[in-house]
Amino acid sequence: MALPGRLGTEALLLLLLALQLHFGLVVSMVTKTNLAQDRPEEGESMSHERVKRGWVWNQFFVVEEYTGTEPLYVGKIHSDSDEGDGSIKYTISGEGAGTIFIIDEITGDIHATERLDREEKTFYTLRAQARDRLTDRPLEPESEFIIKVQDINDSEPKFLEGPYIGSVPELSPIGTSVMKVTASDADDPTYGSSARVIYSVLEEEKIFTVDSKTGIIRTAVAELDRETQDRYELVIKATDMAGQMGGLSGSTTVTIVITDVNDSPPRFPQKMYQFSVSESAAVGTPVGRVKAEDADMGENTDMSYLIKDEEGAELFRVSTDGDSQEAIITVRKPLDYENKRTHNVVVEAVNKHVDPRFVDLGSFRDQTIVRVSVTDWDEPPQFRPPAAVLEVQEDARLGALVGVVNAVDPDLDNAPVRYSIDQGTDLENIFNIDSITGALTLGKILDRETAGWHNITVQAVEAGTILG
Ligand SMILES: [Ca+2]
Ligand SMILES: [Ca+2]
Ligand SMILES: [Ca+2]
Ligand SMILES: [Ca+2]
Repeated sequence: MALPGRLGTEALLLLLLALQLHFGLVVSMVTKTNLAQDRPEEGESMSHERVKRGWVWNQFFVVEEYTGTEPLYVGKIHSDSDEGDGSIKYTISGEGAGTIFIIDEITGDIHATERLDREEKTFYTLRAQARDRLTDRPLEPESEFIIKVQDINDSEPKFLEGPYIGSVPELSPIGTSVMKVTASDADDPTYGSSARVIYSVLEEEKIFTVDSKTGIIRTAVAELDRETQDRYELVIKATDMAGQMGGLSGSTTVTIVITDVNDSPPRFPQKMYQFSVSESAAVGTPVGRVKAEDADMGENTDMSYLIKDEEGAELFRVSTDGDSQEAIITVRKPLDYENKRTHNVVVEAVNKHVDPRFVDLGSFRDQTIVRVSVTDWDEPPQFRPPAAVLEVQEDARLGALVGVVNAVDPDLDNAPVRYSIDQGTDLENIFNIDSITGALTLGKILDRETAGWHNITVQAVEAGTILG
């Protein structure tokens, strides 16, 4: 006979009825599970519809992970020429025949002797044969059949792709997608709900949600603040049986890193800073450093500094140390203690990369006062005027006054000045000078015909200074 699997649906129904008439070699798929599943409902008659649902005639079903001590009944093969007198010998061959699956030669009953695991092998292909016990002549053509291993829910969902690390910027709106997790379930996805997984959040469920179907993790609050907490450890659970009671579950930890946005303005910790610098300091000499604090990180703390007051900007320069983000204040113009001893320089800090989304959080700039005290430096006496041309008659007598030079100490203590002539410029000692008054007098008679000009150098030092 032709196997029922190769027949159309009309013929299948006929064959089902013919079963009772011992018609041909019938591989009758009878397992307890299968019967329970496919038995018509109470009051429901066998119909074309039922057949169309896929009553597969050349398949047996055997439930996996059977733990009974007796071999598990799989089904029965049967020939229509079997008159129950034991003259027919049934045999099977193929995958697992004689080891996993054994057949009763007389009844055609097949049993499984081992526990099967669908997750390891989902079906076995075998062949059935009915022979005359005496002549060994085949009574039917050999027919192939399949033993399908039927799933039970014995595999829990597993997260296989960890570690799971995602990130989301602070202050993101509620519902911002962070990342997606997926759990795998080794059970049969086409049968029941054994592999139907839903997701839930076990920890930090107030802060994040997970879509129960897709596994997409989203923010549940809008106030995530990196400056308060910069990472969260979520526990995500996956449960099979679509989350129903008795489902199996697995969980994983997901780390979510909160990334920075520029929501913290720069702030000087002090309203005023004090430095001092000598009036002798050269242009470019550093006066001091100040720093505005910024709770953000990375480029959100990048700072520009400016001097806001006019006088301060004329005398000082401010630049930014790129590594520390400190302000470096340097001398821009020579300072003068005698002119002004204290400068109040207004320094402003401003974030370089202001995010327009957060400007309403407040001003991203701050000011402080840098008070610079100029310290005195002991300056040498200065001649006023710095050079002089003095005239004298050639017939002037010895000791006659040629002129008076004048030098003063520019320092506040205004030390007394002492004068002397540089001997190298007056080798013949023609001139004398009064060390206290600066009065130059003639030490020799002059002769205009010998020398019309005398260039001499007068030194002035503060009293008490030892000349080198
Ligand atoms: Ca399973
Ligand atoms: Ca499962
Ligand atoms: Ca900032
Ligand atoms: Ca921030």
